[in-house]
Amino acid sequence: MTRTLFASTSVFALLAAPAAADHPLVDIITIHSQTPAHDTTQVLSPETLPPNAGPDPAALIARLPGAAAIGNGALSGQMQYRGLFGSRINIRIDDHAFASGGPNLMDPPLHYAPLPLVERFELDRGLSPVSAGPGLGGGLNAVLKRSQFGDSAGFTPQFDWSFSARSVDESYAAGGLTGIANERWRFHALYSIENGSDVESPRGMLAGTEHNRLVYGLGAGWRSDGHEISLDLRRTETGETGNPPFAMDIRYFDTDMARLAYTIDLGEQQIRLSAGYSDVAHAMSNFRLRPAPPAMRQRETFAYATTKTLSAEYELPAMGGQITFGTDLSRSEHDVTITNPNNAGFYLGSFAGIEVDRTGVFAEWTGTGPLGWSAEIGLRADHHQARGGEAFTGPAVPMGPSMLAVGYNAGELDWDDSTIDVAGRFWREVSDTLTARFALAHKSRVPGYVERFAWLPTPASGGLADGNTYVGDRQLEPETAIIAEAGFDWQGGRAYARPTVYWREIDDYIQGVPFDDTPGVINSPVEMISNMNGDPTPLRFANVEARLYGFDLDFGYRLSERWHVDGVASWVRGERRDIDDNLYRIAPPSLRLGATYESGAWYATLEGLVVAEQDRVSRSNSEQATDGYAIANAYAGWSLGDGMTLALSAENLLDEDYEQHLAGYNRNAASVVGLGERLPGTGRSIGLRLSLQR
Ligand SMILES: [Cu+2]
Repeated sequence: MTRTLFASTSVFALLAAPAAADHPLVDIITIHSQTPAHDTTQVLSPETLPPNAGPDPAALIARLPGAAAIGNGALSGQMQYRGLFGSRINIRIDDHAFASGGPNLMDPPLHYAPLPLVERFELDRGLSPVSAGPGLGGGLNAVLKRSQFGDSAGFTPQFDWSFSARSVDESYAAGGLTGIANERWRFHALYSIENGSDVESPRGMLAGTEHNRLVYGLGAGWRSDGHEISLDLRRTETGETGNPPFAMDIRYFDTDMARLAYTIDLGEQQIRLSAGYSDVAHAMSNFRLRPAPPAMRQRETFAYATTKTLSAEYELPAMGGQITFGTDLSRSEHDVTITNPNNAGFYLGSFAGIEVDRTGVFAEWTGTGPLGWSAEIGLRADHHQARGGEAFTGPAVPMGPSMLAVGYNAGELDWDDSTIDVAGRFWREVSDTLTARFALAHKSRVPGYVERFAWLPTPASGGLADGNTYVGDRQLEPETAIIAEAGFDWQGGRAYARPTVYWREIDDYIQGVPFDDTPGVINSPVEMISNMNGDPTPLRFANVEARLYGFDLDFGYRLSERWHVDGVASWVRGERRDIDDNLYRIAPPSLRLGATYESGAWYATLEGLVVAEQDRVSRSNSEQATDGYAIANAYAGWSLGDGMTLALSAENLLDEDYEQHLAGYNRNAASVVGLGERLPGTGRSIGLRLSLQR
């Protein structure tokens, strides 16, 4: 099957082919092409995605088998993968892992990957290799645009820009890379600006759904005789952005990131060193983008997080393959202070002076073993430490919370533990058209600082947005998962299919449970304070037993030279093993089918998405069921020559009113949607994107 520039412009075809072309265990979504010579996957297609599904990268990633998007706000979306989300997924930006600033993940890692700056997303199919860092399940690396070295001594300019707009929130996104490089040096600047107003749904305007974000940065690289150094600096300035499923909206994020990397290529051996730094300053409030409560109940919360990372890797040939030894260190600090802007004496240090440290070592071998099976086998050990600082409250804070702070400070504030991860991924080319694969792993995740140190009952829960207030537990054990999965990738002359089945038994899964044995009876200070804040039945993070299993696939069939159909289907079940309940916020079964017509320089796709009802909901999280729905979308793209492409989209063509199971419940009283009702999907929307590259 020959693929010209637009011969595989359907996103589905794109997703199928790169895995075979590159690495069978990585899915790549290419957002914008880079210099074609640089990346072999580029031949497949530069401009393959719907031009504008909004500012949230998770909405694009959700098109992959097993993936779904958690909606917590226009710039707070998270990727769900095979039932896991939040900190259970190992998400990096340019291989850099860092701590989010918001205790509710208003800035999940993908917040720092605005689409005009993204070159591609690399999804680890199934589970992440241990070399990518700790994490319970899969992982994703967002690769930002960067300048590429040239092939002569003369400097040549480079650029890679995109401009897009869509109707449903009157939004635009513009930006990209401008650079200059020769064979030894490269320099670039990044710039991206996004703005959008409230989102229109078939029921009317959804209040508090606007967004705005500015990102800018500089990057440089130098190379000579096997040595390469790169430095990247970026600043993100997010302005007022709504989060209707949360108790507060974003006022700002001011985030600085830096990464320095040094690679030494010694022929058969490689040494890779890197250092990373991130610094997040964040404010959120309950009165700027939603009707203000009375002065006494107005809140503004300030949160800070810094992360420093160091890593070193040494790769060499061994046992017929390549082995990598590595070490990585990470230190994060967190501070969260709740204030009332109308009362200087009212403040609570809900997470004060928290330090989270990790030291990891790993070894990972990749190569081909007996019977033609290729393998990637890794072992990693991490030592974790967490330390809580002294909680504090201001003089205007009532007795109850102040007493809780005193009780918290009197307890043990230090914790440490070690975890061991083992992951093996295996694949074998059975024939020219068929690759079989399976994976086995034991992976772990240690509790986050919110799950461990929350002493004040608040809705901060790492982005669960279930309306409950939570307190932490300093005795939590790490989660451990036993993972097994199997599947195959088949690519025939006219058709392809890549199904996978998987099973995950998770011990000590961290989940909210009733605070005490008498839920609903207010007989403890925590319940009293939670009740004053509107939730008489607070939850406490606890270790429970869980299981996730499911299957997903993508597939396609070429009807003729011009026509092909492609699809993606995902089905996942999440359940408790210790009680009769389901896991919270699990994506309902879905099927996406698209028919594409291609003609030289242009293509058009008509797509249907059918999502089943989800009534397997979590009673523990008071989760509401949702009905199924179907929507239709249409896309088209043109290659205009000279590195210029234009794409158009019409989403939700029939203006269907539907509820997305993974969107939260509305908490903004100005919305057309009632308080506590699930937020509806966006209405009919027209979008366009123009891309320019050189
Ligand atoms: Cu926040």
